[in-house]
Amino acid sequence: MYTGIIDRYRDYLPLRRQARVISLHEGNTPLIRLDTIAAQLNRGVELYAKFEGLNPTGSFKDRGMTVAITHALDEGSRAVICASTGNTSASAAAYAARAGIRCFVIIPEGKIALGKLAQAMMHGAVVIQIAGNFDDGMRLVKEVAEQTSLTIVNSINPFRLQGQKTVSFEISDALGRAPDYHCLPVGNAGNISAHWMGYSEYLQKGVIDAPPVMCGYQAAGAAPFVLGHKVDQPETIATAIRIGNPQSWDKAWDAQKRSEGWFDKFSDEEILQTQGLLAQRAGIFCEPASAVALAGAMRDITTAKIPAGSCVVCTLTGHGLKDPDIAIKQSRAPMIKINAELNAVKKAILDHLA
Ligand code: AN7
Repeated sequence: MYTGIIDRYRDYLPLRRQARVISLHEGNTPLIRLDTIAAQLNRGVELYAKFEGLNPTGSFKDRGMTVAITHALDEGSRAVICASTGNTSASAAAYAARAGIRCFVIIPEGKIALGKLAQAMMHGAVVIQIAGNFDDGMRLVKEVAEQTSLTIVNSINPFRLQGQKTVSFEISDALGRAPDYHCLPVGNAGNISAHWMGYSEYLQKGVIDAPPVMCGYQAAGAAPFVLGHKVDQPETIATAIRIGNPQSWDKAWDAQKRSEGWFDKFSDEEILQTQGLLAQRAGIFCEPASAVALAGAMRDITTAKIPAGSCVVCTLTGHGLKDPDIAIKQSRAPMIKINAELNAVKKAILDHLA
């Protein structure tokens, strides 16, 4: 039976043998071929989505949270805190509930997807909404943790990245090699740093021969890595990555430089278009922030920045069900309202078969 990333990759994780593992059997997510989309690009690429939306709380954060909460509990912590654009708070709340410890989450008021808020509340976290953005929340979390015994479970907690690096192990194990290019969204930049850490460790152990080129993509209104400096008022419909002051700034630049990769940005419209494309052509419903990974891969494959014939993996970081508001608002799917009569149903069907 599969029992989560700690049991699966324990030798690679800095946890005490005796530590009680707090797990929801996260990880082991599917690596799904995107053949229809790849064929459309017509560049002979092998294109995959690592669908992290299928983790227990619906995002990649669970990989990091199982390790962070396991270690926090092992150290005797009784309460954790994080700032969040939503997914970290959902994951922290769930794993803290499972561990039987308290959880405090600081979120930007009105700027997180409803599903994520529902998760944090349902799992019993204390939800603190601030009149500010994620970056304000992060600053406050650091300040309050200095004056209390709360454990920070944001990705500045090194155990978070340790857990999240296992995504690279899984991809390499599944492919029997690392991809040539790895595309993913970048917000606080923990995940790109963790991916790179995972590939680097597998390279060092000789499990893979070469690491991928790391391609990080941001929303145009929240693109500090593209601009080369912090952004004061980040703005994007992809609220998960509405971050202007990434905490893993140096680590992410290191990943970019060492892998000879790059950063790029996409408008909200391009992000939503790609989210729709994935849902309608590949059957995968990811959240807007995740779609930016495929938007980047598609653009860079088309322009041959990613060469023809490459093996490309996109990390789809979170599930589309987190944010049903956006999905319904942007969807152009026909919505037909009729009387409950056979003839009306037949007409609706015939109208759309044409
Ligand atoms: C779906 O939950 O920062 O670059 O507080 O939820 O590692 O920050 C979420 C980030 C990408 C960016 N995709 O990852 C939070 C939070 C989704 C996300 C990112 C996030 P990082």
